[in-house]
Amino acid sequence: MQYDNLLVEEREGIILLTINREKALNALNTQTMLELFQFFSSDYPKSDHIKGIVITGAGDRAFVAGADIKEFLDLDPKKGAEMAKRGHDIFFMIEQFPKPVVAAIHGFALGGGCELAMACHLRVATPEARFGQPEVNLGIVPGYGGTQRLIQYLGKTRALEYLMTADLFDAHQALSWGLLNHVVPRESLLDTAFGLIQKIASKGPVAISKIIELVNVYFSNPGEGFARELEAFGATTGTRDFREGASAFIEKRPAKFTGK
Ligand code: CO8
Repeated sequence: MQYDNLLVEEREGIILLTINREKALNALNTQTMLELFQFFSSDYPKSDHIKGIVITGAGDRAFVAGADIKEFLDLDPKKGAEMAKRGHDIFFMIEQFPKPVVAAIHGFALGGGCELAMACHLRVATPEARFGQPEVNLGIVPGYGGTQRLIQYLGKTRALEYLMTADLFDAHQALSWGLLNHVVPRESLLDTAFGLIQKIASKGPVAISKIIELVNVYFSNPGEGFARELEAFGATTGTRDFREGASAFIEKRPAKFTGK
């Protein structure tokens, strides 16, 4: 599929998805959100040979500087709520995607950009990356899940401060607070993101998809987590991957998983 605002490249079974609106600091306009929806709902990223997805921003200045503010003046309560709902749906698709999705962040990750990064499973960033939810500067609240996910990573105390002051924070703060997995130089950014996915791809794919599901359940349905883990554990013992993983350990050889 051809996209106007996304670049889609495949390298060794990993998709590099680039938000490609460099002149607007990769702001998420309606068309880009539609294309993200089309991409994540298509069969291609779910194909057996795809190991995972790295999301990044074009150019050197931004991962994504937010939703496109130039589209905001037409908003009213009905349109605003509908637009935010579409964003929620897309970011839930990313959060629940059954293969690893890694955000590779350089420059600004603000508003909807910070929210996109938080919806990914893992995040790596350059030391120069800057994060924030500056929506209150515009007199609005975050609308793509930021009020909920920022608490998950920063805790209530810090989340309230950064949501209410609109202050930005840097990559080292984000690392120490648990928002980032790694901070690496610009030249290593994509390699680090790809390396994480390659490492995960050597594990049992069914188990990986269940891990993603179970960790998300902790936040979406906290009372159900332990019960869902029991179910998932039982289910994974019924897979061919489990037979292969256990046999490979006993036979002292690398496992060859098939995702079945
Ligand atoms: N939307 C549209 N255009 C943008 C955006 C944006 N979010 N951010 C930057 N741009 C554009 C600028 O307008 C400018 O374009 P032009 O050259 O045509 O004037 C170009 O990108 C470069 O930006 P600047 O000249 O401003 O660059 P600076 O280095 O001076 O500043 C900043 C960089 C600090 C990142 C600054 O651009 C900025 O503050 N951007 C806005 C950040 C922001 O407020 N983000 C949050 C937006 S709201 C949001 O994300 C809500 C999500 C939920 C939506 C729910 C449904 C509606």
